[in-house]
Amino acid sequence: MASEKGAAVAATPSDSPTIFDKIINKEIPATIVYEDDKVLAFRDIAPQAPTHILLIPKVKDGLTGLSKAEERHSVILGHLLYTAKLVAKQEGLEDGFRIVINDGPSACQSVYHIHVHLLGGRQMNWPPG
Ligand code: DGP
Repeated sequence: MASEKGAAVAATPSDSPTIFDKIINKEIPATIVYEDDKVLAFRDIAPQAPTHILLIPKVKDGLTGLSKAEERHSVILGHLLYTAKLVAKQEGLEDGFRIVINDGPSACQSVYHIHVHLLGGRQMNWPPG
């Protein structure tokens, strides 16, 4: 957990290619659980819950994070959330799940390619840390 925070603090917000481009291009392995022409969903390498999946747009189009969203991104943002619901059902998360989008250093964002965390399979706490 501490290393995740360290990675986030060390990350520099930028529009440069990230590790997620390599996953999209299948240059590095990932456990992909859903894919269509716009979105890729794969298991997080450092799961924080029994089910921890990341959903990303295949084309970043400047969306390093949610704070960079413009009106033209509304469709892909909606598609990411709707896909998260489909994947939650596919994963059998009938009792509930959590969606998280970390934005910027204070929120511990470490990869500057917008991504939706889908977490489930255990009782969550509130407030989050
Ligand atoms: P965030 O802190 O919101 O920027 O989340 C980034 C997530 O990305 C973090 O939970 C770990 C995950 N991650 C980083 N590198 C890789 C990787 O190479 N493969 C996979 N599957 N996940 C990764």
